[in-house]
Amino acid sequence: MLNSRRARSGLLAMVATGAVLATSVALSGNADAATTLGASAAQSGRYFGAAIAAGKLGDATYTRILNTEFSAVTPENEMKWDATEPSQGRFTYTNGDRILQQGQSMGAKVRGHALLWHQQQPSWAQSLSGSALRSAAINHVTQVATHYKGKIYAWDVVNEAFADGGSGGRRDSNLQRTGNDWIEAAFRAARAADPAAKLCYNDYNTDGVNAKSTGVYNMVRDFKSRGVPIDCVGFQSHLGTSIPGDYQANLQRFADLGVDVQITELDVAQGGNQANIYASVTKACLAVSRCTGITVWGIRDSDSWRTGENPLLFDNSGNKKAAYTSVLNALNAGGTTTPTTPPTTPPGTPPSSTPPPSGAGCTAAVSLNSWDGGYVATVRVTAGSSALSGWTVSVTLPSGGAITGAWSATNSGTSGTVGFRNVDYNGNVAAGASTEFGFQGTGGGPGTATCQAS
Ligand code: 9MR
Repeated sequence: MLNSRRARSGLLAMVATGAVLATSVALSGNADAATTLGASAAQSGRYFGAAIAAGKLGDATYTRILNTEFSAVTPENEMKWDATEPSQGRFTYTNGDRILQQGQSMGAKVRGHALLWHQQQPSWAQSLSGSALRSAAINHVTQVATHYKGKIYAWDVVNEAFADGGSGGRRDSNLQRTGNDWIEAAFRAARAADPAAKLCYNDYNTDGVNAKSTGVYNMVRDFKSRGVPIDCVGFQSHLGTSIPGDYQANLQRFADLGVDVQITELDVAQGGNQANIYASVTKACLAVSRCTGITVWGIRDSDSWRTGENPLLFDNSGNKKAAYTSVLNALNAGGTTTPTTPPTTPPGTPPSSTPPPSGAGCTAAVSLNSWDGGYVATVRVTAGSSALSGWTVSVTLPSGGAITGAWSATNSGTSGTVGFRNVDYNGNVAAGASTEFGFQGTGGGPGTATCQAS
């Protein structure tokens, strides 16, 4: 989707840009400056990626530029629902795997795109609704994330779920009609399937501070406060002839929630300002420590979905454009910050609403997100009057129920009475403090859980 061409003051953008420049070390022209986008971004620990198409990998110019310039790839269409599950329960990964292999052969990061989206659904999914759709969607997330387990840097778990315009609310879709919790159910299923992948929410027209981006912001804040696993937000940045003056401030406010931010689908209409807008986006990312990288949505203008707008960094013949040089220079000028690793327990996670137990030991409170035939459980473990250096939690499942995956804990058994033990990073819990783990299952979930210090 193309960003709406808001009539924004170029002055604001210049002010924001100037602020970044003032705090950057100007190194353009430096003899040490790197000469490719990937190497230049790597100087500050970031990646520079491109969306690529499996069908173009036989084009010598295309692959030469790809191999030389980029350090991350995103499949433009090959990992979407219609591509990976064309009929229900039959998964086809041929083209997705070609993108993965291309990325691996380059030593590049692979961004997975996109597990759930209202567009590019296979026709069988379009005709489902309610609990049948919910189960199919969660199964899709689980299957695809499991197939690519350990190989994906970041997944766009949910794409474009917010409405355009001023409501700040969700977009109506068959997925949304399964219940407002469909997004968190998807994130929990993705975490259970591939705990190593960063899990992102991705959208367009969220590039400045506006009603839509604030809707997303509120969702991310809510997810962080309730322990829903979300690690990053993607800002597509399909830009027209201007950039929001608060572009960097918008990235920063999300980063301040404790998530990484990424520019995921950058392209800019070729007007007089294209090179400057590309530079402004690059500088904004470099100025936000949790902005981990930039992806452009295609390589040459002729590869772009925006036919006739020439929005990319290479022309139809594969020559570098002025926009390319401005991005390279901005990357080589560097930023004031390097990306940070997210803390295990995000700052700002509010204390548990479960009161601490009165004595030593611990309590465990279960909350369930259930649908017909399955559920995701989140368990909050709260230490009593003494700190914990390890804990175990036990739940009893109703007959016929089974656990299909767990995160932030290891389970013994999958049915009947199931025990969960802390993992390395969440065994130590201060007196009165809490940590969370979760699991996904089929059938009914447990109503209660018991906790023991170990
Ligand atoms: O670039 C993609 C194009 O080839 C597809 O036809 C189109 C189908 O909707 O999707 C394009 O990519 C979109 C991306 O997956 C999500 N954000 C908007 C992108 C441009 O439409």
